[in-house]
Amino acid sequence: MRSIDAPNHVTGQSLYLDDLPISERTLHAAVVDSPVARGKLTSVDLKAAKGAPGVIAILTAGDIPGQNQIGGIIADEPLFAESEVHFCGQPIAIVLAETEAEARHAVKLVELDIKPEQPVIDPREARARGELIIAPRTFALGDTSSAFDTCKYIFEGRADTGGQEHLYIETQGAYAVPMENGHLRISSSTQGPTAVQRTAAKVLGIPMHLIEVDVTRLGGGFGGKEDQATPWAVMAALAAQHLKRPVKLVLHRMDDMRMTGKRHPYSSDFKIGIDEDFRIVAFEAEYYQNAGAAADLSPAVLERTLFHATNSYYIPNFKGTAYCCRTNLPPNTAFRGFGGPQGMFVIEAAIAKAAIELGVPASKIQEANLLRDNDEFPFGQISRQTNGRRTWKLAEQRYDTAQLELEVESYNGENAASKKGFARMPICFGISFTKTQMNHARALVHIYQDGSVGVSTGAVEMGQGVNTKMVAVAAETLSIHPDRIKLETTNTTRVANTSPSAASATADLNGKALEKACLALKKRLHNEFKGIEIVNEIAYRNGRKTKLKWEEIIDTAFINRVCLSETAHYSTPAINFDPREEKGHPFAYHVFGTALISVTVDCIRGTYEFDYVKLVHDFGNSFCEQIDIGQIEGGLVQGLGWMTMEEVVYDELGQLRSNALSTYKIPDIYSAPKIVEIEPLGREGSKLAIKKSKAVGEPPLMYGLGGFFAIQNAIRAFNPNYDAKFKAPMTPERVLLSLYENR
Ligand code: LUZ
Ligand code: MOS
Repeated sequence: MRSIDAPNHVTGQSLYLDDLPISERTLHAAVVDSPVARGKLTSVDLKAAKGAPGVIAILTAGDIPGQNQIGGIIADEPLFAESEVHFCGQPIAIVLAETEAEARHAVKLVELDIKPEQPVIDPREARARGELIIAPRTFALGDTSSAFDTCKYIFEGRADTGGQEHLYIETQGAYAVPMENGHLRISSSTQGPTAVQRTAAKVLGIPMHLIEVDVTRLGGGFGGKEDQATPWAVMAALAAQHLKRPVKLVLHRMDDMRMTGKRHPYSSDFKIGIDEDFRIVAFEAEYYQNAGAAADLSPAVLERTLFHATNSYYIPNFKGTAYCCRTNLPPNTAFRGFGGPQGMFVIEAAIAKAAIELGVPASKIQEANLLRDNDEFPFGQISRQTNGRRTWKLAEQRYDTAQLELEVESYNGENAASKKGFARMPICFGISFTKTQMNHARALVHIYQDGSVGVSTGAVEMGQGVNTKMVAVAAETLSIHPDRIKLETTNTTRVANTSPSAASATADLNGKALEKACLALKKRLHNEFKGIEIVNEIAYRNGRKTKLKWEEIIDTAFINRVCLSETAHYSTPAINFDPREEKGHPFAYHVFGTALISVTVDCIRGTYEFDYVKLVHDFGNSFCEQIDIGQIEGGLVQGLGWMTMEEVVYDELGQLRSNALSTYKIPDIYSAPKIVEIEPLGREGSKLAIKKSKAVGEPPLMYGLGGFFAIQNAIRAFNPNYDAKFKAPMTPERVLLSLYENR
């Protein structure tokens, strides 16, 4: 199965939001946002802006007919600020003008009067002031306090990870068109069409059925459009409702970077207890999540941090407490991994710290603690089909780790001004939305009279290749050629009440629903033709080929008035979670893998290059291998970027300093590892994975964590006095300072 989008992507024919044809009389919107991180908004003077050329209207909180509220999990976020502002970039108004340039010009003429107050930027400070968005959450297994008493070694430390800008190539945007009878049609670049529909209905004060949301594809989402595509779509809809004209709103890059939330920075404290066989006996951590000024998805992200706090390891005594800290930054949000990577960094930092103190490679401790079948996660789920150890062992054999480590050692013996570092990174990621009630999806299939097929699901294509996977599922299940199948746009009138395309679960959930719908259609056709079976578009009877072909089967079925449409619903069986006990079985299954990473650090300049990443990944039975490998390559490089070069910087006033591509550096082809080798584990996938092909969207990002520890190992080869600090990203500046610290 080849990617159905690739030819159009490389020839520039794929349609993104900004490419959609717009109607006559379309107005263009631009957003007025707060230049102050925290303060009292005492007046908004629109006089000059309203008189500017081309301006038709300016809408503020006062123009909202429904509720001025866009909070998803907690109703704590206004669409437009009213009397207070809580972060730089918080929307206050939108200007509608005949052209985009006129709208942007008028934005500058809006006069805001804001009495600034001291903002809080740091999550630990927020916690100290009692600024928590939800009560702290604690996951626990065994009894850490008595277990620490028995530990031969105990180490404590601190681990910090920075934010990360999503940098989807397509910025946030929407286009809203008023239809008849109060119906609005919104095209949105969103991962969550239903979230846009629900929120627009609430803000506009109309029922959901009056709002249709349509998504063709996204130029990248990475979590940044799970919740935060919504406000822009709602603003466009609000203006379209008011002015009875189509409205387009597309953020420019710097607006997008300034106004939207990012990956949550975390600051954590850890304590790890180890016995003489390198077993982790006890592990405790406190996680301070920098949530920003409103809840957004932070409580759910916080939860996933705890779910992944022990990564691929079995730790019999665990206690993790996580704090959702309110600060005056844009509300931070979903980002590939959704809090998991932040949690996994802390346990890896604790292991690295212990390894340094004990004078052994971290891999000794990692390997001694890898999960086995029937081990219990701190949240009560029992590990099954536990492939972590298998990926570790296969990586060892397939890539000859002993030889790789020897190469690093001998390189370091021969080179004074550059050093290599090596690290292994096992991963373990739970598949399912951690909110059990979100794990469901639907599909709608039409077989047209001529044998062509139209498929709609709730899945949003954002470059991850889900449409190709959906075509593959339909083609294989119906046993017809993929060219007969068209993937329709994602539309709330065809598939309703969807969960966002997120949590790595989109292909599983929507694919299972689609498979069910196709199976039902196939069964109906088989019955209609009394026991035929369709294989590769040809009917077989009692195992013998007949002359009856797909087109004829469909044409006859149509004439016989057989229903050629089907809708199906799927919800993941056997998952549950009780947040009062913090126990349950929240994940359908886990994805495992092990990466080997080598880096060469230039000890004069502090720069580095990744020599290779060689990994064994737990695909299950990959049914779209090119797409899955693409997801691994992309996730890996995005993870390395987060760990080593992408640095989100806010100053003490809460202003984003890394606010453009000149000050925020993401990996390019030159900073990607020189060699990436990916070996499938080659074991059967879970039955709950679509076609036993395991979810692949988020897990590979976490291989990137190994890049951080590889760099630290190289630094230590140059500077044995370096006192390891677990603060990511490990930028060249930080590397350089570390190389010469105490030296
Ligand atoms: N979104 C969400 C997610 O709402 N719940 C999740 O558990 C999740 N996990 C990963 C990414 N997005
Ligand atoms: Mo996501 S972080 O799966 O939107």
